Amino acid sequence: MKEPDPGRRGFLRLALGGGAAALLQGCAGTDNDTVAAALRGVSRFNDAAQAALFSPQTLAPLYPRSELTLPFRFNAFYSEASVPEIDEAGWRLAVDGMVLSPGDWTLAQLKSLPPLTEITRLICIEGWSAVGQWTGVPLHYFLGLVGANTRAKYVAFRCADGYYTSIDMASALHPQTMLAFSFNGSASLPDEFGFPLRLRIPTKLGFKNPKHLTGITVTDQFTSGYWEDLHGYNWFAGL
Ligand SMILES: Nc1nc2c(c(=O)[nH]1)N[C@H]1C(S)=C(S)[C@@H](COP(=O)(O)O)O[C@H]1N2
Ligand SMILES: [Mo]
Repeated sequence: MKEPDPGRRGFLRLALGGGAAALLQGCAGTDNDTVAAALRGVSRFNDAAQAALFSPQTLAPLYPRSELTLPFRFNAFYSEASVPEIDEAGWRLAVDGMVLSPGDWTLAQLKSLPPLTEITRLICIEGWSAVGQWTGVPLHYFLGLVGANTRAKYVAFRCADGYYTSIDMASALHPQTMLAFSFNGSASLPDEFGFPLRLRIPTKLGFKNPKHLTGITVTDQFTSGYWEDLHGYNWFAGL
């Protein structure tokens, strides 16, 4: 394998350092535009460079309750009137691929796992962002429970509405990445925001946060995603 040119690598590292610094400053207050610009900016890097530069220590900013965006904003590849209505009784999360314990999970089983609650900013590539509070099971914990091979390259997600995307394993194991089942303190996710389960990954852009999850596959096979395939959106799309 060819080593990256050190000069070029140094430049990329510097560029990312600036973005990460801007994100951490975002915690302090009025720098939200900088945070959004940094996340949208990473979409211009190529996937290999972004993966090489990914730091598991880089945290997305957290916000106080007073900064919640109310009402929150809906987005999907269809209008809000067409949001799928999923019956909890018949719903299962199917887990397969490079895991020791493949199988189906009910919502009640997922809700019984130790939860994480975080107020973070969802940033859509289309140029808006909104702050919300999500509660769910940390994905790294869940992957541990099902005996996922964490040397696999990707975690791929499929959804009840036909949407799909995948993320790199390092991002899947990031401490802020969760399978969310509650929004702004509600007992369950509202339909429009992904009932019964969505991926919430604040270190990546909105389109890497699939709603209405039906399946998770741990895999070495690259499968891209809905917007990545349709519009050439950058696959890594994160910090
Ligand atoms: N299943 C599904 N998940 C999806 C989408 C979608 O169309 N279908 N749209 C994505 C995009 S582009 C964005 S910005 C966010 C919007 O999430 P929100 O409705 O909670 O704001 O969901 C993402 N997840
Ligand atoms: Mo989006």
